Amino acid sequence: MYTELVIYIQNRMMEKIVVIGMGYVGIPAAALFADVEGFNVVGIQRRSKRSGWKIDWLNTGKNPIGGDEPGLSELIAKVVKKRTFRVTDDFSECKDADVILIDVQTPTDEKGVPHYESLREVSKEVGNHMKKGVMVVLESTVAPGTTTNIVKPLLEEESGLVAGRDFSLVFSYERVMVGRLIKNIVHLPRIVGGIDEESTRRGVELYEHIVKERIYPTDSLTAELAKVVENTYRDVNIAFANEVALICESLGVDAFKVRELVNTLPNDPSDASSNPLRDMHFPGAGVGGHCLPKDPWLLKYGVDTYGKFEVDPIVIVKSRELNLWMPTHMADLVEEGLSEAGRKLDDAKIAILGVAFLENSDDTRNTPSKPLYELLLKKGAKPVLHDPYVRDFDVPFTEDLNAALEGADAIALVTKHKEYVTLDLNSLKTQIRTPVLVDGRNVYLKEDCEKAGFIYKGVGKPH
Ligand code: SAJ
Repeated sequence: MYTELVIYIQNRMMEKIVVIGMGYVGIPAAALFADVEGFNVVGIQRRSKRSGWKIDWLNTGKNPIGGDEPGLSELIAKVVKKRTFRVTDDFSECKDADVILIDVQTPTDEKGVPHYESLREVSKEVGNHMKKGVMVVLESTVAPGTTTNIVKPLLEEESGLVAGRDFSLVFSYERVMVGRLIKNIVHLPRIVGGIDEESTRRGVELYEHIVKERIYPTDSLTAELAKVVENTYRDVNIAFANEVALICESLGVDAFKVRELVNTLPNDPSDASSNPLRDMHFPGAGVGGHCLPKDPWLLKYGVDTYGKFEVDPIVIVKSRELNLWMPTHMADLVEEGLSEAGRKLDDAKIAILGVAFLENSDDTRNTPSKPLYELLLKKGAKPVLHDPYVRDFDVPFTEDLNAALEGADAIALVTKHKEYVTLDLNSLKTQIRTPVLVDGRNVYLKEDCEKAGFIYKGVGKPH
C-alpha cells in the first residue's frame, strides 16, 4: 500500500505525457520519454480487434512490434518495470496531461485522399479531456494544412480553449524506418513546427530530452510540408531512375552502368556548393512501403485543399504514376522472355521472388509484388509468390523456394532478399521448365544468366 502511495505521489509530481496510438511511431516515442528523469508516460490504445492486444502486452513489458528493432524491447521492459510507462484505452488520462502526442494512422485511399477518421476522433477525445496549459503535438504524417485546419478547430471546439492562448499546438514528424525505430528518433535531426512561437519553443524543449541531433524550429505548415516533401523527393528520384531505365532498355544500354558513371561526379556533402552533386537512385520493379506511395498524394491533397491558387503538380503525379506502372513493366518483360522461349503467358507458371517491399524484411506494405501477381493472373498465367521472411499476406504465397521454382516457366525477381542473391544459376536451370529470368532489382549479371542457359530480361537492362 505504502509503495503504491509513494508511486502515486511521485507520478503526480512528474511531467505527464500521454501518447495516443501504440504503433511503430507511438511506442518508441513513449518508451524514450518514459526513460527521461521526471517524465511519466501513459500510452492510449483503442481496444480494437487488430491492435487492442498491444495494451496487455505492453503493460507486461513486452514489445508488440515484430522484426529486429535494436534496443526497443529492453527499453519497454525497463520503463514498465520503473512504472513510468503504462498503457490504457481510457482517454480520461488526458485530463492531467502536460503533453499529449497524437501518433495515429493517417491512411490515404487509392485516389490519394487521406482518411482522417481516426485523427478526427482522437482530436475530439483529446479536446474533451485536455486541461489549460497543455501542449498537443501531432506526430502523424498529414497533408500540409491539417494541423491548423482540422486538428486545431476540433481541439478548440471540444475544449472551449483557444490554441496559442490557452494551449500549445505543434506538428513534429517522425523519421522512423523499419529496423531503426529508436535509432532514428534519437540520432536524426528533428523538425518542430508550432502554431506560434511559444508552441515551437515548448516543442523544442520537449524533444531536447530525447533527440541527440540538431532540432530545427519552424511553423507547423512548413514542418508538414517538409515531411511529405522529404518522401516525395525520394519517390520522384526513383521515378527518374525508372524512366532512365526504360530509355536504356530501348537503346540497349545498362542503366545501372549509366547510374554508376553519373554518380562519379564528386559527392562531397561537406562542400556541396562547389560540387556538382548527383545522386541518381536505383531503377527497380516498383516502389512499396508505407511512406513513399502515400506522401506524394498527401502533398497534392494539401495544395488542392488549402492552396491559395490552383497548382498542377505534374512532376510529382507523373512520377508516382510511373512508379505504380513498374510492376506492369515487369509483366511485359516476363511476356517478352516467354515469347522468345516460344511460350505464351497462358497457363505459364511464374515464380515471383519476394513479397516484402524491401530486401531482408518481412514488411509487405504496398509491395509491388501484389500488382504484378494480379496482372499475371489476369493475363492467364499461374503466378506463385515466394518470400523467406513474410509470415502473413492477403494473397497466397509459399516459404518453400523449391516448390515455387519447380517447373516454372519464368522467374520474376521483385525483392533483393539475400537468399536470392546467392542462388546457383546452374542448379536453378535444372529446377525450372522454361529458362526465363526477369530481374527487377539488378541482382544477376546478364552474361552469367545467358551462360547458364537463361533468357535474361531486366529492368534497366538491354533487351
Ligand atoms: N526503391 C527503389 N529505388 C531506390 C530506392 C528505393 O526502387 O533507389 C524502392 C524500394 O525497393 C522500396 C521502396 O522504393 O520498394 C521504398 O524504399 P525505401 O528505401 O524508401 O524504404 P522506406 O519506404 O522504408 O522509406 C523510408 C522513408 N523514411 C521515412 O519516411 C521516415 C524514406 O524517407 C527514407 O529515405 C527511407 O526509409 C530510407 O532511406 O531508408
